[in-house]
Amino acid sequence: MEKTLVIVKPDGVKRGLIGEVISRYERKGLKIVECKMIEADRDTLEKHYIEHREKPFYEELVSYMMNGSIMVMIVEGNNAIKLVRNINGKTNPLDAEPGTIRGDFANTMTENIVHASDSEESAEREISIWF
Ligand code: FUP
Repeated sequence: MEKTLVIVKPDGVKRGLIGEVISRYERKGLKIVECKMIEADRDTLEKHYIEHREKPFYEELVSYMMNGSIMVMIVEGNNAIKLVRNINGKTNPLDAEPGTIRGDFANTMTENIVHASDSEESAEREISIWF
């Protein structure tokens, strides 16, 4: 069993897509084992996005993540990390396949509905930041 950290980002919450996102994971046989609705503070987001701190999009990304409530959750199941990434789709909406969350709902790189951990190491690190 693996655990992964998922965030429904402010645009996902504002557009009423929390249920849509959760149901896609559940239909795949994954379980939501922890879940909370919060407003993220800058300190926590800076820890979460530490690997991007030198990138040109960093400030825009952090500001956007503070622009409304987010739903943070731990999703559990066999191969949860890779499965959730597949369900979410590629980061760039031009590459995200129809049938994925980003492929179906996102149209920009920043406002792309969901975040999910990309490795076991990231999952462990991100879960400890948010829970
Ligand atoms: P992902 O793992 O798919 O969430 O993507 P990354 O870790 O590469 O990027 C983290 C977040 O930075 C993405 F959700 C969106 C944002 N981003 C941009 O805004 N611009 C970029 O050029 C790349 C990423």
